[in-house]
Amino acid sequence: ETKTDDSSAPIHLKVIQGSDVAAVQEAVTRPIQKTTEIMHLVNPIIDNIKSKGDKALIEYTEKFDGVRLSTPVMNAPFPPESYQDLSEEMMEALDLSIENVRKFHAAQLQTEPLVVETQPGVTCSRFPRPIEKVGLYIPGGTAVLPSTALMLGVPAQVAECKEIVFATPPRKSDGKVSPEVVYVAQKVGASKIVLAGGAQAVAAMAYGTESVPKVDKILGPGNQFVTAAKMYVQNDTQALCSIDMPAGPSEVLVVADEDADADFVASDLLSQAEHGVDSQVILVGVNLSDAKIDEIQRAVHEQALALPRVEIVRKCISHSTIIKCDSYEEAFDMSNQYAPEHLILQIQNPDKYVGLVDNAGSVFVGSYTPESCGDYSSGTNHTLPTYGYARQYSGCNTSTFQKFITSQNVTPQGLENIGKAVMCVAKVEGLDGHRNAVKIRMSKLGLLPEGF
Ligand code: HSO
Ligand code: ZN
Repeated sequence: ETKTDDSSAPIHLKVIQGSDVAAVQEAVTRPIQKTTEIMHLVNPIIDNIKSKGDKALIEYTEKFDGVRLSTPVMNAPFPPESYQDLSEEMMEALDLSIENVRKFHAAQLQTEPLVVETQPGVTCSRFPRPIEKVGLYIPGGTAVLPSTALMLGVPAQVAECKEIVFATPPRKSDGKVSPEVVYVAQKVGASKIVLAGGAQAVAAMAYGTESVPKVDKILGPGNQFVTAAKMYVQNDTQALCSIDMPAGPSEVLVVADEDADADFVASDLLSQAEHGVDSQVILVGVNLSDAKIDEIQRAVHEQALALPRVEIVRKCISHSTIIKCDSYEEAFDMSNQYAPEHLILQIQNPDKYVGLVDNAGSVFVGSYTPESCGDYSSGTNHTLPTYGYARQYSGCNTSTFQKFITSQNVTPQGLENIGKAVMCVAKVEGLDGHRNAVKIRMSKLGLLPEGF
């Protein structure tokens, strides 16, 4: 249903000059993450799951999600009645999205080992293996997110993980998982869906309970409790569990010039703003005229009023900014500094500028490429680094579900080529045992160099 917004205040972005260093600084500063602050709330939840398992999991789901479950897990094969009421159209939409994500992620799969002979007789190789068990967190909250289920589940399946476990909070209305998520779970071969959310779901997958298998890696976005729990378990050697990356609110930076269509620009800003009140939305304008800026502001206002989530959008846009720049170079410098999760280019010859991008999660090139395509159906992954972590993290991809094992084979000839170097460095490190392991072999081969 369309909600009418009763407030008459315009839904406009703040406009600042790119040369105003202090204002730009303020506009690009992310909200402080309260991960450490909420640890004291998360710690007892984790402890309880560790000591009481399913019983604690069921109690937390009752407390936080308002649903009393008899068992916290749905096992595959999932009953057809849990998803068969989906419309044909919805199944086709999910199938197309899954297919495209599968195509793009299958192409990333490295199957052949990498083999390099670094010296005659010294062969180094590297081969991938799937991470055996993965836990995929699908947030509940204000929206159902089957797209997140497929963005995590498809690459896990492509990488051939042996066990894929989903976790998602049950719906308050009927205590069930949304049919779209169950449909995706069965399409990607998930073995279980844990009906729980928050820190309790993360802890259950990290340590295991009577009915939840302990996994090796936990992935997926979530609120601050989920993020805090993920950070906790990745630091706990008892859990022996890694995570994808720290997550913050979703964000977009749009670079637009005078050629950009104001309606398109506004629609991209709003599709990000509707994610949540803390979403980060930035428009960097290259030589934008005042008339163009007005046109964009008007389009933002008008389109926003027609959105069901206008309340969220209004709050988000109230802390969003248009930064005016004088050149494309300045705009891309700014974008690289900010390192946005999503970067949208609505500029002339956008392809030409992709080379200037150093830090971003995913780039959307040209005016007919809205972020929504990447969020759902084009094939790229939508689990991307936020909070400026695009500086050092990649978005979720096939290798996220693999680890790489190296191997080497050294022949007598190889030992002759590198043995002296090994002994030399071992000597300076004072590790005679290391030196001896080479020396003993070179001696038997009659290859021991002078002085060793
Ligand atoms: N833009 C979000 C992903 C998403 N959008 C899910 C719609 N559904 C974070 O990248
Ligand atoms: Zn989105």
